Amino acid sequence: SARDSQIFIIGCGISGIGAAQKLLKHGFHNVHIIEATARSGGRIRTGRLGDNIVEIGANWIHGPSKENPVFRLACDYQLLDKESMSEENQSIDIGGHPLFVPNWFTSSGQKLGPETMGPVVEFFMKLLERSQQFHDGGGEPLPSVGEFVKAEVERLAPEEWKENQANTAIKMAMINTLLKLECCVSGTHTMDDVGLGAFGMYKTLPGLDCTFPGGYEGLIDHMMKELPKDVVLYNKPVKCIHWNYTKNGPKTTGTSFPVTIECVNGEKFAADHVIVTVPLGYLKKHQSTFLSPPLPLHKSHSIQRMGFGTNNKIFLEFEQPFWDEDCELIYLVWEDETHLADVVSDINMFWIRKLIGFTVLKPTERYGHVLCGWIAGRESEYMETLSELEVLHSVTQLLRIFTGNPTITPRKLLRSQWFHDPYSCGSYTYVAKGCSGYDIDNLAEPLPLKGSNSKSLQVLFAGEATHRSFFSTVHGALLSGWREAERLITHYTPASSSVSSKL
Ligand code: 6YU
Repeated sequence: SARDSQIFIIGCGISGIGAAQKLLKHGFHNVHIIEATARSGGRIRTGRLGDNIVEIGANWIHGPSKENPVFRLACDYQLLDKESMSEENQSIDIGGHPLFVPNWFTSSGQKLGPETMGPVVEFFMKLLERSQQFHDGGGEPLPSVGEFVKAEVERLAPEEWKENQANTAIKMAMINTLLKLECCVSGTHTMDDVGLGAFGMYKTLPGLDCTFPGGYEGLIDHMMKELPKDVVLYNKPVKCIHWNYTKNGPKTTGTSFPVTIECVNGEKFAADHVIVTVPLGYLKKHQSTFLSPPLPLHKSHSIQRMGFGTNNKIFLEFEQPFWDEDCELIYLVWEDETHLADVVSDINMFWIRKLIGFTVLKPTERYGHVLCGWIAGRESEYMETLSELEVLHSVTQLLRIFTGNPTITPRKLLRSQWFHDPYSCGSYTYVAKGCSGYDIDNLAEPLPLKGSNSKSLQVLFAGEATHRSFFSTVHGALLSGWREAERLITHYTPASSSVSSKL
């Protein structure tokens, strides 16, 4: 019967945990998660910098309001502070771009005032909004967000800034910082790689982004407590999923399973259904060996074409703040970068120019003076190859230049290395140039394809990258896990009767 189906979920990130939870609740009892590492949570990962907790991976609940399942869970588990749960907080709709109180520092050691930066940010935000509007109508004038924004800046800036042309150069340099910030948001090397036609596919939910005072991983801990102890098999990287596996099906059980999961350590597991939740970056790197027979061409092409880039964090602790008390985001502007570009000319020499600046960890009473630096792209991947000391040295030099204070010295440093994490291979998904929602549908499509005579739903696909409007987020990942669990539940539910009466 349905309850006896052998179901394996590959990956113990939030999508895998969500899928397991739903299946177990519906009475499936042969459900297991196979995880490559020794921990649960995947790209949700809380670490420590001295006495402080810091988020190495996911940072915020994007759009914390009733419709967001991560927000609902976090409320149920009482993991948020009062303010985050307030009706007022939930009703604030910022359209995905939180308005942090900024401080702008430049490479000549100056601080820019609000009269310079305000209009530039507004101008840039309008261009971004317009970039999102090609989604429904189509007919985008250029292939990528980067090309569009740069062309529009060139076209409109003379008129926009005609009142005060004196500092046009610095305004262009500010636009570059804002473009690099967008690289962090989208998790891409350059906005020239992000498709303009699909940019508006990403949907935001109302609510002012909030954090977990006790760490994002608290959410994972609570979810894990609801699963039976032996559900997760840790330290078992999966090497290959053999599907349509008819020839040498495992004989021990007497039944023939359509799927066999082969782990790196040689262990094998026979399954009726497998839900794959490994990151898109991992699939890109291993797709030729991860499934046997290999993926159908259209699925494989979509995996290749979709975007998966790197966004890393560099945490720094200071004795004393060099920023204003109310400051939430520190921007760095290179005054010599007046030519529009969001990539550096020589990565080994100038990688640090890709660092857009820092968010300030609040509240100060809890964190002391801790900053979180943001750096995306290949510059960020190069940063990962340097030692912590080398990174500290470069960041310290940079801060001395931008603050004009030759003695400023961070006390501690911690950085993420998502690109070189063998089971993430980067940070998160973006819709690349030339891609559309159909590519995401292709990623999510189960195997074997409809119309085949083989046993259906052998391999299902969940994970952040498979959600059409919430890719790159925790809530998108969770919803995708639930979706694939639902797919199996529906599969075993005869159209006329309810799940509960049948199981
Ligand atoms: C969010 C945020 N956030 C910052 C950074 C990162 C991410 N995200 P998992 O990878 O978790 O699980 C897979 C498991 O599989 C894992 O445990 C592996 O070990 C395992 N595995 C792999 N290979 C295996 C094998 N062979 N065998 C067995 N097991 C294997 N999301 O909501 N708020 O603030 C951020 C951020 C630095 C790295 C984020 C954020 C993304 C989430 O972390 C991520 O989506 C989910 O955790 C993924 O869960 P999962 O289960 O799918 O995979 C307009 C417009 C533009 C569009 N973009 C806008 C975006 C906003 C994105 N924001 C992100 C920002 C930050 C800062």
